[in-house]
Amino acid sequence: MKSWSSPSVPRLSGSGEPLTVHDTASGGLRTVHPAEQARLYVCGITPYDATHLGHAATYLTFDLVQRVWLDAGLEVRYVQNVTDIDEPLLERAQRDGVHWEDLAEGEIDLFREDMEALRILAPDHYVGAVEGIPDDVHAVQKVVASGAAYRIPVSQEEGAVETDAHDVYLDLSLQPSFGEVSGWTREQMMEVFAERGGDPDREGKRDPLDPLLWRAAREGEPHWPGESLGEGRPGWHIECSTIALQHLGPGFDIQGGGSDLIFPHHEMSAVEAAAVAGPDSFARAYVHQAMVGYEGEKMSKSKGNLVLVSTLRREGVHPMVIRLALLARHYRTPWEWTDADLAGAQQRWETWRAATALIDDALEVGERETRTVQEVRARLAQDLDAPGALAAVDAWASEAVRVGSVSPAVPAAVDALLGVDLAG
Ligand code: 5CA
Ligand code: ZN
Repeated sequence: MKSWSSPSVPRLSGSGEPLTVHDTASGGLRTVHPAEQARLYVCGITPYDATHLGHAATYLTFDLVQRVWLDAGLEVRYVQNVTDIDEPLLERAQRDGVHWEDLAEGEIDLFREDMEALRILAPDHYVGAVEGIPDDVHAVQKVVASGAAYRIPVSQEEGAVETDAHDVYLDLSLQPSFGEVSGWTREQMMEVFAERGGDPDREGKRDPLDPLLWRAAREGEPHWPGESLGEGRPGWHIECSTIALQHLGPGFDIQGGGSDLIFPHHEMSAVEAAAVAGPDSFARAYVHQAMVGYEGEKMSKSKGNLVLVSTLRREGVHPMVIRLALLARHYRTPWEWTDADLAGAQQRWETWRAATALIDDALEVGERETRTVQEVRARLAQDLDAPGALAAVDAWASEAVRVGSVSPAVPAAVDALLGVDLAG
């Protein structure tokens, strides 16, 4: 699938520090600084509604991860998926009387536009779930052949399109690593499983938590050839397991997404990857963006309490102001969007722009400026402390306005590390 275009990232003099981030699986801070190439997988959108500020916060967090890696001299390989076939997309298309493919295409286009406007680095591979189906089929067949999966017959009364149709489930009792990503208790898992796409009450399952690997074709639902699995479509989690394994290879550095994906999605993607490719085949670290809320609840497409990036842009809010509003919050702290976030960001943007207007290209980089750049680098490298980095730039901006001239060093660092283009 077509990605979007990345902004260029200026190279700064000197080198940044290795990235330390919070890893959900180990529950602590981890330094993630591979030898040469850093490999990142981030869970992409389900395109049935437009990009809201929660999505934007998530993609911005992983944009910062990449900027820190790049600044520390690493090459980055970045993969993101699009869940362009799934239950919620089909439901919304039905509700609105549109074809699910048209709905997806329109929302993906808008997402690309929003990402470009926010200057979010684009993935090297942007992969649709539908594109990945042949890989899913091979992966599920492999799991079936190994004896780690089981089949539940689907009758024609239940809508099966083919005779001898079966859904396929992973047998979690055979997966010793199950639970290692979230670290959750069974009770915690059961509490959210159904509302997050699981089917605990499906008759015939060995364990209510066993995840669906392949859904046999039903009347009125889109389906694809599944070779020995029969016509059907993949379950949600296997989509990310196979796309990550295919485009990054086993043992990649970070799996990312919002904290709503910790369980079941990231837990199941990891355990399904283990069933396909062996133990330790998935991510080395799991990084999660805290939920952004609005009007007392998690901002979500299903609840409809959305502040859309595209709406703000249409209202004339500068995309860099939106970016600054999001940067002002640490990725691990849940927060709620209010108009004050925008007002604060607007003010910061104006102050930083006023300072940037004082650039004198001939001016040598001052000691204070060097310190500011180092501070921004250090803050971001230590668990992506974007608010701390903003504070360092705030101090520089006030000083710049007082002194009356600045070198281009800090604006260049603001561009490279925070992705904010002050010149544009
Ligand atoms: N397609 C799946 C992932 S494979 C999915 O969760 N799609 S999504 O459209 O629902 O969400 C896209 C990304 O935004 C996910 O990483 C999700 O965790 C994140 N996200 C969703 N809502 C919020 C929110 N309110 N705050 C922060 N991040 C959010
Ligand atoms: Zn995913």
